[in-house]
Amino acid sequence: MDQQDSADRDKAAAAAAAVAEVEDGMLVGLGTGSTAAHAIRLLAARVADGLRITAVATSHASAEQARAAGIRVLDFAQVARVDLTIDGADRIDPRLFAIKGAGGAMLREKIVAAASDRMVVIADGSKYRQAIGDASVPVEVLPFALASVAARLGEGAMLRQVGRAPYHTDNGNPVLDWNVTLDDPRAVASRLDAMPGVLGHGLFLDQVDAAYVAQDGVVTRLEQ
Ligand code: ABF
Repeated sequence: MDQQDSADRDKAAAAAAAVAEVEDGMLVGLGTGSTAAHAIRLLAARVADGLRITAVATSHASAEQARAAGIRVLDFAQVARVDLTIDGADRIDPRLFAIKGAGGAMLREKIVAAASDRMVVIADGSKYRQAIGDASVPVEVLPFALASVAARLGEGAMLRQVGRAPYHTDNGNPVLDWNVTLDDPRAVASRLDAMPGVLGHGLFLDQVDAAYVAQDGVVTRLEQ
């Protein structure tokens, strides 16, 4: 089995562990990315077996996958509270600090996570670190503020592109991937939160309640 297949099997194993937490009657938040896609697939299988849930999605892509698989997806704009959100991450550490947003969904993901009673991260072992730090922090910016925010972040901020065109999130905004040292993640998050024109970023320092990390088929549960 090559490394990619092994990582994908681990993503599925982590997803299965989180989906097992879903109970009848729950309103479930569906994350974004390839690991979350496994969770949606496995959740749909449980729905086909009779599990009664509704869902909200953190991206158009996840909403489309879920609906196509038979999951009833509500408009999150009409939803005040979510029981359990299951979502991926780019990095996760023992503090349950996460970097998210390589998939560009971090603003909606953080909004849904904040509305959730529980938020569980699912990841293959390649995402696990003793301390988050070796990945850039995605920053979603109001188009009006792009140049001024990029200037304030400095040379470590790179405009995310798709080919030669700027990337835009589901909200229609550009993303700056900020290569910043994370010796003090809370200071970096506070700086971004206070910066006019920054709409969201990928530092999740208070949102994650637990994580399932799978390595070579072995699933480890992290929680506070
Ligand atoms: C989403 O999933 C993003 O926040 C995060 O960047 C991404 C991880 O993608 P994958 O599961 O494909 O590695 O939650």
